[in-house]
Amino acid sequence: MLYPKNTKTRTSIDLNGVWNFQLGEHFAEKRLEGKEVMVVPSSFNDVIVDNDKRNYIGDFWYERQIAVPDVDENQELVLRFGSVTHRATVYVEGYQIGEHIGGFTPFECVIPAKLYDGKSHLRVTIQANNKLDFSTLPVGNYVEEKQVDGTIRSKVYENFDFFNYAGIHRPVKLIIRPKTHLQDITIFSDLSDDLSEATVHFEYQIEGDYDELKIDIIDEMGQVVAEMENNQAIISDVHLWEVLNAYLYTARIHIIKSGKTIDCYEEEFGIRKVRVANGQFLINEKPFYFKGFGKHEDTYINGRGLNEAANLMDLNLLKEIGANSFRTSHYPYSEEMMRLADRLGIVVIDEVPAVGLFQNFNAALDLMNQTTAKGNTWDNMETHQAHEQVIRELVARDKNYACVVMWVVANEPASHEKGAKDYFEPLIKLYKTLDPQQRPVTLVNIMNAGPHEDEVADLLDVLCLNRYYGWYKNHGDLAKAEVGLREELLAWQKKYPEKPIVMTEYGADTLPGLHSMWEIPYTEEYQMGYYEMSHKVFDEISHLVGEQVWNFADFETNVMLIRVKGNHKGLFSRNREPKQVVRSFKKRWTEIPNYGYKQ
Ligand code: GCB
Repeated sequence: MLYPKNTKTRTSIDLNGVWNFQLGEHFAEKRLEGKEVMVVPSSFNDVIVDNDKRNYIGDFWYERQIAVPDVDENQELVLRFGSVTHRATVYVEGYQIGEHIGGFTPFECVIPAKLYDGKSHLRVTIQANNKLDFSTLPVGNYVEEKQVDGTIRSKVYENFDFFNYAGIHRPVKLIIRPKTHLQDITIFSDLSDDLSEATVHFEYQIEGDYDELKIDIIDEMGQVVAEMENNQAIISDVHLWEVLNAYLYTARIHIIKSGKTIDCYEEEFGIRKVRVANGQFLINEKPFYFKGFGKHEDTYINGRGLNEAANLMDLNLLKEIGANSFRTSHYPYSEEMMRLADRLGIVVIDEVPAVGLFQNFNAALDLMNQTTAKGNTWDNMETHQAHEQVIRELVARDKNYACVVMWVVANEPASHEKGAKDYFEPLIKLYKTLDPQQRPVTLVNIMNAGPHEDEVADLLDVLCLNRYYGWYKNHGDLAKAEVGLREELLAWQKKYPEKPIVMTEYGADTLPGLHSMWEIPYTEEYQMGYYEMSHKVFDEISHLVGEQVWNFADFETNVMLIRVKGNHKGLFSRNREPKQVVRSFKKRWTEIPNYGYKQ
């Protein structure tokens, strides 16, 4: 899906700002009174302040008036949403013009001309909903609970460890574009053996009739370096996209009819090669070592709503500490963040919101919650359709980004329970069929599904492990943790000698300023000791090709017995102040090269 841009033939108008807002029942035919307002983009939860409203589950509404721009008969008017969490129905003047399920991917709705012809203003209404259940991604336990005052209240017990923020999380745009237009473009390259020449391939989808499609490739100096012929273009002396040294070409696309350009668009893309071989993860044929983080889109006030300054600060902190990568745990991040990573050369492991596919996960984490039904995960989940849809939407959105080097099919599913293989095999295949770059596909493995229990690892290109030796296991005993961690990593390496291993999560909750002479969890010293122990073991495992800390920063979660106002496994606090351990990470990671660490 194309990112909205202004070009000679396209205008994109920002609809961010203050909208009328309401939680609860309403009908789109009726004007929203606007007693309450909400800022777009943001999560409504923290901004709204009231405790009950913060935890509200159900329908909620946004509405605003928009001025109708000039639209001629060859143009169309489109509403585009970066994301609405978790589902949305879009109305104009009370008429439904579209809907979308899934809270982390963009969608657009064409406004029928009959709704705006002769009008100066339009009423745009969004009916959103933040319910999660066993058919949605992420997975939540949905219940309707009787309150002490006798009323019934909807509640979602998250099957995952982050606050269920909701709202119009990403920008809303009003787009004026030609009816005949580029709908999508896919760009991928083959490189010569010596990586000096690229054959760039183009696949495109065009709406409407046209005579010719012209694509020029422009380099960073603004020079035309190649032109498309027969849907491909050759770049000799290609400038590769490298880790922390990005280079982006621009494909300048013209759709021509009767000798006239009727639509133009520009898509930036990097050229690099990714492949897995002999237990190594190769970028541009060099063995890459992942240094970085699992993250969240999570900041004070904005919640999960787009915060571009925080995104840039995070990536600057990431570079400052010597890291080179992050995973979009546990959902697709904003397009703005992906574009930033692509521009800065930061490597991204791209994840769908398939988290909570573990029937008993909540019971394991949340000691107070009794709602989780027992039983086999794969007999109970009804997520197949949502899962397939979001994989399609993620690949459609992110396929051209050079920064994306691997796709994640799910985080910590019950891959040790019977049925896991049947569930995941078609989804992994789907990624492979959709992605012309054939990026590696992985599944982020949970501790319960060790090398002897897991049922899906043979389907994966890379083994991604989340391990908490010294935290959830051997809590407070780093000596025992070291033995367990080493034993398990060696077992994985022995079982799958051809597959690289990436530690996608490891960490210990730490409250800055809490100190101890002894090995006491939650202290800064324990976090230091935990990482020292982990890194000692990682360095012994030749096929372990990356370490991504859990988490970049502290983040908000639901209220749970084991959460002290959120999850505190960040190397940085929620307001991005460093914990003590940041200094030792900086030392370690500046000494570890991006390439060739374990050759
Ligand atoms: C995990 C999950 C992550 C949690 C983390 C933790 O394994 O993937 O979402 O936040 O553990 O801190 O418990």
